[in-house]
Amino acid sequence: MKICLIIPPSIFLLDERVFMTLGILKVAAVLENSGWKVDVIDLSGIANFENVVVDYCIASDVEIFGITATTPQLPATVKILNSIKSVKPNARVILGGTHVTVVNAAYKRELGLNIKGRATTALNQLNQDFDVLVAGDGEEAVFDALKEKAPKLIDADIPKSVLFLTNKHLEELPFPARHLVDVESYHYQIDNIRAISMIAQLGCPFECGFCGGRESPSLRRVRMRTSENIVTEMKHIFQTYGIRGFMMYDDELNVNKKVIELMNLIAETQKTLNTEFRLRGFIKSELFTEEQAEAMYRAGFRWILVGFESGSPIILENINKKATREDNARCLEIARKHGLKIKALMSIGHPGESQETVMETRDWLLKVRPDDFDITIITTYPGTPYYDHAVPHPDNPNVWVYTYKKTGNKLYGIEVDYRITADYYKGNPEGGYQSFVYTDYLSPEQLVELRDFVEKDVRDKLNIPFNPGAPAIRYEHSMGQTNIPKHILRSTT
Ligand code: B12
Repeated sequence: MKICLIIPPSIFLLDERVFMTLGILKVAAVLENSGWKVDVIDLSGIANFENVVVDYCIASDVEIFGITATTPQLPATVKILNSIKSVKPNARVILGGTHVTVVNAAYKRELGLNIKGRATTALNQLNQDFDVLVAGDGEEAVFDALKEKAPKLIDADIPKSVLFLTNKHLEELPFPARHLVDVESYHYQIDNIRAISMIAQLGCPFECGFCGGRESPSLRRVRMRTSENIVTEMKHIFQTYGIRGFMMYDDELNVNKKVIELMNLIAETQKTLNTEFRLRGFIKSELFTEEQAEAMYRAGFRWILVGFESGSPIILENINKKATREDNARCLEIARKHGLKIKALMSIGHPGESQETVMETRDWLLKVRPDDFDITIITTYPGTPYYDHAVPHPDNPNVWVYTYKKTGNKLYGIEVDYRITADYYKGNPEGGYQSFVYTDYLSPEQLVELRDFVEKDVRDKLNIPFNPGAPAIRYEHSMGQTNIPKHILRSTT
């Protein structure tokens, strides 16, 4: 039994071989464990990715494919699907990942409200295009998707379903099958130490307006592994690849009530292994304490990332951020006191955003002086409250309006066909941004202008140069190659 799993390219990222896609590698790991032979095609950074897929399909007798996709990866994913079907019209193509998960959750909300909105349309389109859709955790659901008479949609995003992972189940699963991608080609460093990404826990319970999956239990419910299990994965990475840097991609490390225990264990493990780790990860500012900061430093953190989003109290309210400007300033102070540098993740284009609120963000950054920052224009992806709760504009069918109930402030989102358009991402900070949102006070163009101004002004004044890292590598695959190179295709041995 053989399956081919495909990671689509993310052409919109500045460099695609920085963080490997762990979700589909978790699915690969359970498949291998139960005797399946797995090919993984990693198209990250591959310019002519459709050629790879066609060449693979010509050379291989595999008839079952699984693809993962976030919303911005969807246009490339549709091209991959078409490439597979052009050679193998009867192949079964299963689509999993965040895009299906959030669209399905938004669709269920519409169903509950008895409306047929854009999520219903989006799900119907996916249903037409792909053979089987998997929403939510894939580790169990994939086996249902492989059954001969698989239903069109497997919904694992229901907490009561046996397909929805519990803490215990999460703990028992194999680690992501990193051996099925070319680890060497991924390059990320923390303080000049080679690093790799990890997911220790799942879910964020908060409800920020711009964040995907707020209707989706698999993205909201916090599910934890024990500290021992997380550290065992770190040891495995250290012993297998010699890597001692870890980028923790958990939504917020400190929603874990046992974060101090985890940090202590990470610190002890380094002594046993006679090495020094370096870590980087995200925290939620209002939950941050001195004790956490001290333990994180001891565990090897020197940097933390915090989604402060805005320096404007009204915008923090409109985002439903829960953290206040004071919480955020306090978080910075605590970090500083314990030797942790902070990268402030800021965003503009929220309901009610105006020139004044953007300037408040600039002034706040200049006042609190983070060690690094970025500032993006938000995108109303499906699965975000800004998208799911928006209603059609009364005068413009191409525009959707989200209103934050408590303040009445509005955000206007320009309709995007997510199967076609991918250029609404976090762009190149040096003039690559586009905005698909606007407010009563700022047009899309003004948002871009203000974003560019704040980025430049704050960088100049705080003396933080923009560091794009090493130039991204774009790989070209020569057509007609039956031996697809190792940085693209890896197989179960
Ligand atoms: C790590 C991460 C990144 C990293 C690495 C991305 C990567 N290559 O994996 C970086 C920094 C590059 C990144 C960038 C971006 N990200 Co990001 N990122 C995440 C984060 C924090 C964790 C992803 C993860 O590993 N999850 C854990 C794994 C286990 O879950 P999973 O991937 O969903 O996989 C499971 C299931 O979906 C399913 N599954 C997945 N694939 C398949 C395939 C098959 C066949 C089957 C059966 C099942 C299946 O099974 C898996 C195991 O249970 C998530 C938030 C989150 N908590 O998930 C956001 C998230 C995925 N990112 C998001 C966004 C918006 C972005 C950016 C657009 C940000 C930006 N403005 O630039 C870019 C786009 C990147 C891209 N390639 O699309 C959104 C996506 C929303 C959406 N509608 O798709 C999320 C959900 C954050 C959010 N809550 O809004 N991101």
